[in-house]
Amino acid sequence: MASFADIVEALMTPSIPLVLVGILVILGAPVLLHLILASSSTYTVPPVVVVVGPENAGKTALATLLERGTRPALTHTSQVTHSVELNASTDSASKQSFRNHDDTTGTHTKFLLVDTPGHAKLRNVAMGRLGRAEKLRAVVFMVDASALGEQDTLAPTAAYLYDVLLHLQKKAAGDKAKAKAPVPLLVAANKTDLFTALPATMVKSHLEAELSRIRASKSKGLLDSGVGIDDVGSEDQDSWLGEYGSAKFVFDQMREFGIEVEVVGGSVMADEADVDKWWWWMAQRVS
Ligand SMILES: Nc1nc2c(ncn2[C@@H]2O[C@H](COP(=O)(O)OP(=O)(O)OP(=O)(O)O)[C@@H](O)[C@H]2O)c(=O)[nH]1
Ligand SMILES: [Mg+2]
Repeated sequence: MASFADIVEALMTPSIPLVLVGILVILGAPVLLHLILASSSTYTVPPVVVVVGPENAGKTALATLLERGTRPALTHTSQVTHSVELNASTDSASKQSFRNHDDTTGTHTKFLLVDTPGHAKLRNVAMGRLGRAEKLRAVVFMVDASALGEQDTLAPTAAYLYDVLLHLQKKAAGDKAKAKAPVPLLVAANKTDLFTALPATMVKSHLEAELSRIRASKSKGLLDSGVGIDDVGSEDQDSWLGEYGSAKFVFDQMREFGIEVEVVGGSVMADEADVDKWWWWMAQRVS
């Protein structure tokens, strides 16, 4: 029987096996810790919904409304992205309402809603966030439906939407190879409480007309140079939004890439916030 003193002495005496065990413990501990943390559910990345759109559309108002579950916060121009953690459900009693904070029925999925700055000078921040989101499940493109009747608002709004749709279209092509699902887009036509607000159908047709114009002007230089549409390289084809060579752009053309686009009206600031249709659209895509 080895006495306590013998064991201590053996441990204190340098020997090859002892050094090996020591190295194993020192190198193995961090690896073990990583494996434990990575497998625990708190460490997994939640699905992400990114809210983009021009400045003053109501993105931050929406994010704060959903986060609080009651009323939106007073906002000011955003300069950075801001994430809120939300819980959506497709089988609970209040699944179709964003006022679900006290709902204990059904199963809820945690997801991140990312609010981005809309200012033209900060677009790269928003687009960067879009490109980085690991588990991007949906994009909400928010517009001010009360201002879209004016060309001054429509033109820059559509130009931004063009960039976002083209990004999703290119991403869908890349994701197909990795067997990842394409990311759908919701055009949230906000501020329908205001009397100048266009109905969703008009928001849709106005945007489609303006997107057609943008696409035509982008391809004009190319077609004017005398190359027929069939001679155009595949690189140009890749940066053509929607159905290649079509005269008019409609959102349905995005289906060719598996991307569904919907235009739905609502209001964050109405006396009784009208955002449940947007909420339900998101809930179905993150669950
Ligand atoms: N009438 C009305 N006003 C709204 C609605 N939603 C937002 N607003 C107002 O619109 C203004 C802009 O809202 P924000 O949420 O700051 O807009 P944003 O899209 O975050 O703007 P940026 O951060 O600059 O990109 C605020 O004064 C809101 O109170 C709405 O549904 N109806
Ligand atoms: Mg904002």
